[in-house]
Amino acid sequence: MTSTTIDNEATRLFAAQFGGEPDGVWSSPGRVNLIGEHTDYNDGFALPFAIDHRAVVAVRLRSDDRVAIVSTFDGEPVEADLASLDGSQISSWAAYVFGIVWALGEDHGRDRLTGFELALHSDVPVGAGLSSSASIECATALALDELWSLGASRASLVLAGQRAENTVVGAPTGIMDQTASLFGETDSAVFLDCRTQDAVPVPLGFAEAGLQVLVVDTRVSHDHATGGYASRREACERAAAALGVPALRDATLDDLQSALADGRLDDETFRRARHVVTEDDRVLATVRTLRESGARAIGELLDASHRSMRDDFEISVPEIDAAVDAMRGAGAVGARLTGGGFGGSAIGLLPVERVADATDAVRRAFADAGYTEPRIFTVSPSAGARRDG
Ligand code: GAF
Repeated sequence: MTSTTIDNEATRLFAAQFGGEPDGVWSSPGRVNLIGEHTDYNDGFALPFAIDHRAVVAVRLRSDDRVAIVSTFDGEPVEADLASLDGSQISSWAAYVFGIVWALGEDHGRDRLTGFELALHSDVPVGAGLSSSASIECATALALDELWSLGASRASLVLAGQRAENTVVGAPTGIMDQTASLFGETDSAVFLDCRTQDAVPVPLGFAEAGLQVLVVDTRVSHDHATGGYASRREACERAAAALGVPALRDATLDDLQSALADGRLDDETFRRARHVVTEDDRVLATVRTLRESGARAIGELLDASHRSMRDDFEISVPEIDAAVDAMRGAGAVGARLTGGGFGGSAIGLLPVERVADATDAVRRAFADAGYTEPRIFTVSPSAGARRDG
């Protein structure tokens, strides 16, 4: 779907729901994380890229304090007064928009905010681990920053998105998804240092190398507001405390091994921490390899990342492992789980001429195992958040 079509859908919904034209249209993409999983909240490194699937918002300011929002995936409009958006947890998609309103109010003062109408359309698959929620937060944040004349930096909008997610959605996530969505560039990944928030574009050169990224959305649903994600984060924080470092970014493999040997870390916490420490190294190695040798040379790093998530961090599921194995068997340069895990998507970096075979191989593997039919599609590294009209 082209971005123009998406614009039209958001704008059409806007006209049907609210009448007339919006003040503007803004969009922000979902992301694939190439490598660097569960490193962001450990002050580490990640290498995501924005994808060619976007959330689009058509927005118009009102002269009162009423907020009215509607989306093409949930016909029912949701309304609230600005004063009621106090950071309480909300359980529908409205949390992404209302969470941003609350976070921007905290940052810039509630007297800077006025009511608005917003219509949303998105073609970022929901629940696929491709940051559909961050894309809504970032499109909304960019729109409101401009309409309310806040003059916020993109880096501060990343943090507003993270706080919306942590407080109003209730998911204890890091800054990777919002950074990819706001800082993505065409044909590049974002090399993110999560401690300094430095976000540097790294050219990927997939097209020149004859490669494509295949996404397998397993349709196994996951939820970062409950369960596994939070427990992994707690394990990492426990490990950092046991080692006496501010975050696992500051630990080495040797540190972990001595802490295991003298009982400061139990075996499970050691393996959780080992994933993070080795994953940080793999991100740095991937950036170096991309720069020095090109995309075909990063396959083993992607595979090693997957093994580490599967065996040490234990966030994969059988469907993801099946997708990874099938893509590798069909000639992928490398393949791995992408995103927070416990479901969602796997990616394969494939020679263009292997994409059709890999797609068939994944479909066959899922059918043979009796798994739900996956959604399989290619993605391209694309531009970040922008005003579209
Ligand atoms: C989810 C979170 F939102 C990110 O912050 C990150 O932790 C990721 O899982 C795992 O790398 O997408």
